[in-house]
Amino acid sequence: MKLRIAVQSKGRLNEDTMELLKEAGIKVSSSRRTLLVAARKFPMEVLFLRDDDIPETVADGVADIGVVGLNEFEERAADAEIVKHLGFGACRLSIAVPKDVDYTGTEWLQGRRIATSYPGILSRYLESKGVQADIHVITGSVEIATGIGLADAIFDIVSSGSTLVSNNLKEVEVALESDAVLIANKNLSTEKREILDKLLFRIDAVMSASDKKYVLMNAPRECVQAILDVLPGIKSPTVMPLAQEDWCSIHTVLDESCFWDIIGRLKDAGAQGILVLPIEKMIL
Ligand code: PRT
Ligand code: ZN
Repeated sequence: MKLRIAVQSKGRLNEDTMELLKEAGIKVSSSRRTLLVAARKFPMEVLFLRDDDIPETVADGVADIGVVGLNEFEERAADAEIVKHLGFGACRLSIAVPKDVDYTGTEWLQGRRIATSYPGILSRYLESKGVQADIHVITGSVEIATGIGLADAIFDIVSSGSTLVSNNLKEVEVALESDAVLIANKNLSTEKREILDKLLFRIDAVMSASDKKYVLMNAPRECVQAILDVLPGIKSPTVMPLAQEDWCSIHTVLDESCFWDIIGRLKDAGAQGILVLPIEKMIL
């Protein structure tokens, strides 16, 4: 029995998905000449597809699970369930208009032409705002649609926003915040559910560790309390005596972003020889 996962064959989500599987101890041969590749050391096989086809493939059971952008999943409205947000591939689906437009709010969109590759999400969004507009479906280069007179506004994926800027557009509404999601067929057998649960356990361990650091520092014993006061939310930090009398080593786990915030205060409190190490897995 193998759990079949659909993964984007190339494109923005392929690398992060394969990296996540690797971190979870699931090895897949990197040669993508074949569509279906068996994983090593885990009862899984990987089906490489275009992202557009992943939601349906999972919904109809040709694949058991899949990794796809939430934007793509929502657009296809496929009958599968989201089991986990994976955090990578973050972007948003937004409405943008030429930057010299005096945009007043969604009512500005009434009766306008909007170009997009996401007509499903856009029409649901406009309906929720009580706006009627003329949706013009195009599959590529949506960002040039206003410049060539094809539309008054566009509805497209925005990440850094630089594509909008270089096309003289400004983002005026965000309809969907997206990231990559792990989706599953709704009728998995008990055995396949069990494999999925094992996979989820491993993914959780990888994701919990991803922005955490293991931090070690030395300090004179009289500084320990001041250092512990700086460390946030630690229930029971490890404090160990060093060979040198009246010196201790303090070990803790911190969010990387938090670490940068408190590093100065740790040093002021007397911490020395601070070491920051990556954490590979964390089982909570
Ligand atoms: O070949 P296949 O059909 O599988 O791939 P694809 O070309 O349809 O998709 P791909 O690989 O481009 O993107 C896959 C998924 O990545 C998308 O469905 C999103 O969920 C996610 N993602 C994250 C993005 C972006 N960021 C992104 N920036 N997808 C596309 N873009 C494009 C966007 O279309 C726009 O042209 O980047 C441009 C905007 O980027 P900024 O940074 O200039 O704002
Ligand atoms: Zn696609």
